[in-house]
Amino acid sequence: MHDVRQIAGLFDMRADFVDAQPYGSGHINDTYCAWYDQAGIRIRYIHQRINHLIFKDPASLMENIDRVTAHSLARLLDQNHPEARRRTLSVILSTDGKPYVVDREGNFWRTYPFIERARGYDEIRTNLQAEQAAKAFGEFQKLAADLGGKRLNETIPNFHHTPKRLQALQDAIAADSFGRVRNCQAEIEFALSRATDCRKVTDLIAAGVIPERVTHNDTKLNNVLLDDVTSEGVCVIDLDTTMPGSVLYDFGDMVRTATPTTREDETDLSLIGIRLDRFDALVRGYLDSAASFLNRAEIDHLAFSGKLLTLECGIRFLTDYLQGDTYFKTKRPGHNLDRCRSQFAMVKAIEENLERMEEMVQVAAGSLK
Ligand code: ADP
Ligand code: GN1
Ligand code: MG
Repeated sequence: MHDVRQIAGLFDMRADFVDAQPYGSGHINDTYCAWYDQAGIRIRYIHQRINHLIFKDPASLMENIDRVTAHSLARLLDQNHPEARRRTLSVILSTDGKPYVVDREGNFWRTYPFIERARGYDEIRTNLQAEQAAKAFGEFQKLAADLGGKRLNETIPNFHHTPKRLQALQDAIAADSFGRVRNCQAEIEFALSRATDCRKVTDLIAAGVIPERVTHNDTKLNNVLLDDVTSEGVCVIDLDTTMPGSVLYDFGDMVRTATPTTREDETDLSLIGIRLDRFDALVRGYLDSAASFLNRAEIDHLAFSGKLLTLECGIRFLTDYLQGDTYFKTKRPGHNLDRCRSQFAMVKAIEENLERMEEMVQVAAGSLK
């Protein structure tokens, strides 16, 4: 636990710090929820340590977040949205006017107002939640679409460049630094035999068929907060990877996290399957907000993107396992290998249902015309 009180003192909080606890279940940053007293009223903020081993340039990352959130708020206010300030994160500045602070140990921190009466779910429970979450990510992309000024900074270069992810796996296999290759021959074979799939979207981007847009790139379902009462998608969070990308990366990660019958690290592979009703809800929710700006090739690859992002994530978990578990936070030995196995079981489930999923996309897209 960090000295959150001391860190809080570096921000322009305009309220008295009461206490703070670790919060949430993210794999990357250290998140604290802090209570403050503002003229007798209790209010909460999120203080977050940015993982600078993963995000090598936190200042340029915060520049992106500051620009995107300020732009979204301006658009929402312009639309007279009744809940504009709850619909986007906003950055609390430091006492010297920066969107982050650096503590004594050289850690980078940021602060957001806590979004109340909403939460993120590690496991989605209803089709309505899936639909609303997807709609919110589509709206996020739409709000960011006319962001002016220079191109956003790439906070992790080639983040979703799947062929490069596959190459990183091959490098980790060749190095075998922890002697773990022998534990995962079947998983290695599974990944390497899908090299053609890995190339499909990057090839389409290189050919100019799939356009570059401002995308979120980490649309795991717990990265959108849903209203406690209505399930409406209230606010998209975890904006570290918001940068130039493809909408297929965003939609694919929604499929990866919203449609499985089990959690991301399920060890009983016989339980893993895809819920097609959830997939249908995602497609409808997403197209509801995004159909107006998507091109034909993007729509035609929505179902495939679910397979691609699940495969890519499995490859990343496997690579981290081979490299000694240094990237993703783990809770037990072999956790990354368990995660990889469940992702690959999910890839198989998607492969078996891909035709049906593609039909669902075409029906949903057709009904919007
Ligand atoms: P990580 O990159 O580690 O996943 P996140 O930015 O997703 O970090 O934050 C971790 C968790 O903290 C989220 O899943 C969410 O539950 C909670 N959280 C983050 N920001 C807010 C916020 N502004 N309001 C309410 N909860 C938040
Ligand atoms: C990480 O930060 P979090 O927990 O939302 C990761 C994603 C992975 C995900 C797998 C910056 O997401 O790319 O898909 O874990 N984020 C980063 O659960 O690498
Ligand atoms: Mg997160």
